[in-house]
Amino acid sequence: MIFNEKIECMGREELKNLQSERLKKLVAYIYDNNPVYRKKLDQHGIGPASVKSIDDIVNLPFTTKEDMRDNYPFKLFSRPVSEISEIHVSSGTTGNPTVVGYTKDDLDLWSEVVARAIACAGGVPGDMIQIAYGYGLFTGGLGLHYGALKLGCTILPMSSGQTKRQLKLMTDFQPRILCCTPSYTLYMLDEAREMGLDPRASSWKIGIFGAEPWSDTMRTEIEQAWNMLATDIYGLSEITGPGVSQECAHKCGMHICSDVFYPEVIDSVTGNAMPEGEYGELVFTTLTKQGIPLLRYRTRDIVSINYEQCVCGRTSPRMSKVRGRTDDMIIVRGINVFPSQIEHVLLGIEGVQPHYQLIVERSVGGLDDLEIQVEIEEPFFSDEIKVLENLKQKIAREMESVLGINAKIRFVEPKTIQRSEGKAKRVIDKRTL
Ligand code: DLL
Repeated sequence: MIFNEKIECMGREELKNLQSERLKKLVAYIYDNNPVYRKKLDQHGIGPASVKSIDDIVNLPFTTKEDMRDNYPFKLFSRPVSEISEIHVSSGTTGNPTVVGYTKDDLDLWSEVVARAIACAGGVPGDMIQIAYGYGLFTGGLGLHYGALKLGCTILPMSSGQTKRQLKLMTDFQPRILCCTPSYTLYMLDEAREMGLDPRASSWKIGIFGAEPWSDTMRTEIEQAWNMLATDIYGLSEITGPGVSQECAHKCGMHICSDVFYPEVIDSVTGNAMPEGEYGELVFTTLTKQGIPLLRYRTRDIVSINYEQCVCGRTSPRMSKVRGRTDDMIIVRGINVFPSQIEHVLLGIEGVQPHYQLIVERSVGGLDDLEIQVEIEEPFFSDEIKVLENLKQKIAREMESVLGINAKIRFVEPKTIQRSEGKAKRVIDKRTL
C-alpha cells in the first residue's frame, strides 16, 4: 500500500516545482522568524528574493551540529516556545545536547511521513504494531507511535526493554509488525529461545528496524531467525526523527520523503555536490517545518542516492544504507555517543588522566557493550581497592547521567594506552555488523 500515492509517485518535474515553491516560502519564513538565520543569510548576501528555484539551494549556507549546540536551547527555533507542542532531545558532541521543537503542524508532518514509512514496509490499517523503540526524549518511540496512529494501526506501545514481557505480549496478542533497533531483535532471539519459544513461529511478519547502522548480513540473520521481512528505517532528531526515509519490500534503498526533506549529497571537505550516485555526506533541508526548520543540515552520515523510479512505483529518491560517519560518533544500543562527551566527563573527575579508549563489542546475545578504559594517576592507581572502586562508580554514574547508558569502566595502568602522534584512536569497534 502506498500511503500518499499522489506525493510518493509524483513525476520528477512536478516534484521539483513543489520543492521550489516550498524552498522559496521556507527561506522567507526563516528570514522573517529567526534572528540567528537572518544574520547568517545576510552575511551570505542572501534574502528571500535570492531563491527562484530548488536549484538555488546550493547558494544557501550549511547548518551544523555546532550551530545547534551554540544556539542551545531554543535560539534556532522559528516559533516562540509557547507555540511548540513537543520537545525532543538527542546527544550533542560536548556539553549541550541537541534540542528540537515541533509545532502541532510539525507533529502532523511527522505522523504523515512515518505513516508513509510503515505502509512502505508493508503495514496496512488494522495491523497490530509493537513499538519497542524507547519512548521519551528519544524520537524513536513517539515517532513510530504517531505514524502508526495516522495509518490506523493498533498500537502496542512497549518502549524498549522488558524483553520477557515483549515476547509474552507478542505471543498472546499476535502483532504483525515489530519496530526496534536491529540489535535488539537479535537480543530478543536468545531470550525467546530460553523461554522455549520458536522464533520462526512468531507473529511478527514485518520489522521496521533503524536508529543504528546494520548490514545486509545482519538482515539475513534476522529474517531467517524470525521468519519475517526486515526493513530499514532512517531518520535523525534534527530533521524529524524516524520517517525521513524507509525501505519498501524490494529492499533496494530507503525512499526519502523528498517533498518535505530535500536531500543533497556533498563532498564533506569542499562542500560541493557529489556526482549523482556517489557516496558523500547527506545534507537535508526541511522544506515545510515550522518549529525548527533547518537549511542544509549536515547529517555527517555517509550515503549515496539513487534517483531512478523503484519497481514498487514510488518515484522518491532512495538512499543507500549509511556507510559511515564523517565524525567519530558511535551508536551503542541505539544511543548516539561522541568520544568527546566521554572525554568531557572524564576530565572533570580528579585523578583521571586524559588518556582513554572506548571498546565497543556486540555480546553473544546481540546487544552492544561499551567499555571505557581509563588511565588514572599514579597515586590513585596504587590506592586501596575501595578507593578505586568508589572512583569507578563515580565515573560510571556520571557516564550514565550524561550518556544515558551503562558503560563498564576499566582502569589501566598509567602510560598503557597507546599514544598517537596523529589523530588519537579513541574507539575500537569490534562489532561486525
Ligand atoms: O535515531 C531516529 C530514529 C529512531 C531513526 C528510530 C530510526 C528509527 P537520533 O537519535 O537523532 O535519531 O540519531 C540519528 O542515527 O544521523 C544516523 O547516524 C543514525 N541512524 C538513524 N537511523 C539509521 C539507520 C534517530 N537506519 C543518527 N541506519 C543518524 C544507520 C542510522 N544509521
